[in-house]
Amino acid sequence: MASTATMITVAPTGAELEKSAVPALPVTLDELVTTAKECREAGAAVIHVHIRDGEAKPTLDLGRLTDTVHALRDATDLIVQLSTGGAVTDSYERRLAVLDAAPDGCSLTCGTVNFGEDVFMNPWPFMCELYVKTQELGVVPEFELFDLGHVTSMHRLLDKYGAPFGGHVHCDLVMGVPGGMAGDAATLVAAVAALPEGATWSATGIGRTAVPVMLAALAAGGDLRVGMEDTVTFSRGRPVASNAELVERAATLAELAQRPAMTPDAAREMLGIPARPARPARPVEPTADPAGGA
Ligand code: KMH
Ligand code: ZN
Repeated sequence: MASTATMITVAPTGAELEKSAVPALPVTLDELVTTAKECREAGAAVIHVHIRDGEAKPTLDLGRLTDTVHALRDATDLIVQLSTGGAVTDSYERRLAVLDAAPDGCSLTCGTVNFGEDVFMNPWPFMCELYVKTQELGVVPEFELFDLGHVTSMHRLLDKYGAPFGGHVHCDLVMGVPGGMAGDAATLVAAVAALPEGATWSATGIGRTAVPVMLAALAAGGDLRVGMEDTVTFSRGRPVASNAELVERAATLAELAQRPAMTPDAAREMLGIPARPARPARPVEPTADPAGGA
């Protein structure tokens, strides 16, 4: 049965775009936190996070990732999902280490795919190691499916290692990547038909497939992912001004579809993500005694 609300994920940054080419792309921690707050306000429940270094280049630096998780949690109640896909140049070792930043969730891509001129590598042994680590560390995976074969590999993973942490399977159909499945309604319907019983799913269309995929997903009862990681054109010839406007459009369409935007708390419940652990209290700095007494 379709849910009565729509979970909206925002993917604000990605690893592929250059800040110099897309000035509105959030790349610093401050920009990311501001974006997260705006997108929460506009209706997002989940943030899919890639981070950048001091030169705005993609990085999987563990210290920066951990600081980012903390900053997003301090500023919003969004579900913080870290990308384990990183950039196509990232090593498997670094991609596995992302989970040590203790996010609420992570992406887990279920197979290798041609990715424009590049190849996004996700061989079976890596998928298995990453999946087992999510189970051990209590991080809820979102199965990223770029192709129909990835759906088969996800079934294989679930058959071999059992249910994900949290007990619920949620997938994200990433459609329209040059090299992956097409971003159209017929392909979406075929992919959804192949998902496991009881699974929930989001869909996102890359580039010009963003709007058709969003409309098809809403019609088919799915959730939505939007953001500048996936598209930087709002409409023909009009660049995206901010991630929030993409979330706002998704929330408006979800409302029209009679399934308004889901809150982060409701999304947590759906995905089996436990309530946030209390942050350890920051050490209290001793205050200077103005009287100078003992
Ligand atoms: N940047 C792509 C190579 C993910 O976040 O898990 C992979 C990606 C998928 O974006
Ligand atoms: Zn990503």
